[in-house]
Amino acid sequence: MKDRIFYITTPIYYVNASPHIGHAYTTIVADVLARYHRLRGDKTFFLTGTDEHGDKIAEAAKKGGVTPKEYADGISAQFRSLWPELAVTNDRFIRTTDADHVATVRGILQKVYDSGDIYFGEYEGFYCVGCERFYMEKELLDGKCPQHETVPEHRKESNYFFRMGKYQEWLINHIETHPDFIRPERYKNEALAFLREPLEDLCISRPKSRLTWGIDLPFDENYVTYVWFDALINYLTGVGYPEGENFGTFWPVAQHLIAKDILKPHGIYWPTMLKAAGIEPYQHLNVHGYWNVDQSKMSKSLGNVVKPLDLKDKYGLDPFRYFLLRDMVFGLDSSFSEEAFVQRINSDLANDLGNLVSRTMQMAIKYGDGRVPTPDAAAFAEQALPEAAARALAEVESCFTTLALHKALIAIWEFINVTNKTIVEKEPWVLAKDPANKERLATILYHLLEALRVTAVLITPFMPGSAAKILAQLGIADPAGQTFETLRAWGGLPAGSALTKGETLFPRVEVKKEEDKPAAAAVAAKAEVPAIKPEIAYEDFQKIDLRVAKVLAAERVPKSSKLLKLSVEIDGERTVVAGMGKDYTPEEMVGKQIVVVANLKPAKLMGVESRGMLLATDTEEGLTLLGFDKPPKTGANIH
Ligand code: ME8
Repeated sequence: MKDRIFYITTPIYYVNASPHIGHAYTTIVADVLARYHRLRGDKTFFLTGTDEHGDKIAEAAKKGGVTPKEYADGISAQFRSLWPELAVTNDRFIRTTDADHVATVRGILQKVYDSGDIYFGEYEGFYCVGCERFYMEKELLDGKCPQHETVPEHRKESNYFFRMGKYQEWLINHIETHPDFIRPERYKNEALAFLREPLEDLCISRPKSRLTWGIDLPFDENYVTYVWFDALINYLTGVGYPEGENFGTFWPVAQHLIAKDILKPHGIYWPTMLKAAGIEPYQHLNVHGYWNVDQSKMSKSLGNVVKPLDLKDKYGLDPFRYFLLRDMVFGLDSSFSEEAFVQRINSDLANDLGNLVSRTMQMAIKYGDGRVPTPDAAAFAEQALPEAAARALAEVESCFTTLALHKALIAIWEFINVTNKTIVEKEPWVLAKDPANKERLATILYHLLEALRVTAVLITPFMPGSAAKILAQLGIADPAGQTFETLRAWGGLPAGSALTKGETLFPRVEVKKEEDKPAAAAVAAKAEVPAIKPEIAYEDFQKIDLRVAKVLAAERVPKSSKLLKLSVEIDGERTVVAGMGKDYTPEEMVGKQIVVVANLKPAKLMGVESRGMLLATDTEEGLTLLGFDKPPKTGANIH
């Protein structure tokens, strides 16, 4: 039953600054995972919250002229109220100032103290308040904290220490024998690299003479608990450790989600703390990369902090969630740019998905009686859509186990493209002209509507609002019943339910002319655009005769997987050989108007003479032909 239970946590965020896009990303990823598991029918618990003790918060409160608790209340409330606005469905919002958490921390400290793994000693080192931890001299870069680029304070004081070093060998062995304990692999390797050096004991207290804002040590009231020792334990408090029923259910499958900045506390301190307290380690630590902004680190001083609510208000919640998940490869850094965001809205959402929904609904309503038609199995012999749906489902499920969420979205968009292609191929508007085609038309429309249902269910974890809107248009008022189980067999959409055409799901975002340039530059930068060739004179360009050509016939060049032999009309008929065979079938090419370099010297390709060259470009999904917004005349000049 282990796999039918799911427990996911985010870091608990420091309350010294307002939420930004990085916090939103982690929390939305956790939400997508939680929603996915609920859709599979798994018993799910999702925990997020705020980290409120320590020097950092005490300092920020002092600057603001309020008490640490007042300060923490204010910012914690900002996080708490942000999550519902981003459709985040956490089961608990924990604060380290919550009474049950304080009790849990004290209980664990006492337990570890009693077992002899906490001792009193002297410490001297370099303390970074930003990181809330000591650094060894050799870890500093030019004497500065490598994360914050600030000079750490030199501190010497008597404190309590946790015998972390004692668990070094155990931890190395645990990581090596549980290859998915820390993932992706690069972060597992990073953790093992830390462990190649001798692991020092961890200072887990602060004298009250210097800091009072923390949880009192149960065995010495002159000290408060070090903020990381306090914070990590939230993952236990959240599910009711030690007695709560949820603890027994969820802890064995606990998964943490963090960014790479806090790998060391989670990958090293935390498992050793659990081991010392006699608690099983968590199951997975999932580590993602950093969102940068326009290639540089986000920071208050650079003034480039991206606020999640601003983006949601400007572009809508679902586009924001989609963009974050689609544009970051889990584990790697990604650079946020508003231009790339707009590009995604217009191409993936408005064009591919939005148009598909509106076209299909429009046709289904126009050519039917306003209800989901009854399909006739015999009239729809081919299996392209059901097969594509099964492929998408399998891929999405596999991506969820490895957290490759961007790949899950790519798989869903492949299915959307197959559906769009089906409309082009089946031409329902042509069938509608002849009443003899009634059953075939009804069947095709049914399958297109079922494809919309499948798409809606697949996007539910990512874009729950849009998914519900699509389902409502299909006459499914309650999206709760639309689980992943309903996707196992094709044809779950009930015939007869009432169709309603909704508003445009994803309005296009108009890009102002002067903004065109940065948009193109941003996209270009992402795709690693080849260098521009040396300049040529206008007269040289004029030598190239580009023409509109119409493809009259097409076939594969024997023994070539790539080459298509096209008969095209320009100023008469001629043969053009094109390397499009992996991305287009010969049937797809026929009837298309394309762009051809008409005066290129003839060349032989695999024995076939080509008189001209067709123009195309690369996309993430392969080659695409250059096309036209309005139908041009065959043979026309392109200038
Ligand atoms: O470290 N890109 O809190 P924190 C992606 N309280 N994610 C980012 C990000 C960015 N640019 N910036 C922040 C703490 N994050 C501790 C955690 S847990 C027991 C205690 C996200 O407010 C990411 O999840 O500094 C990162 O790990 C976390 O915010 C750090 O949040």
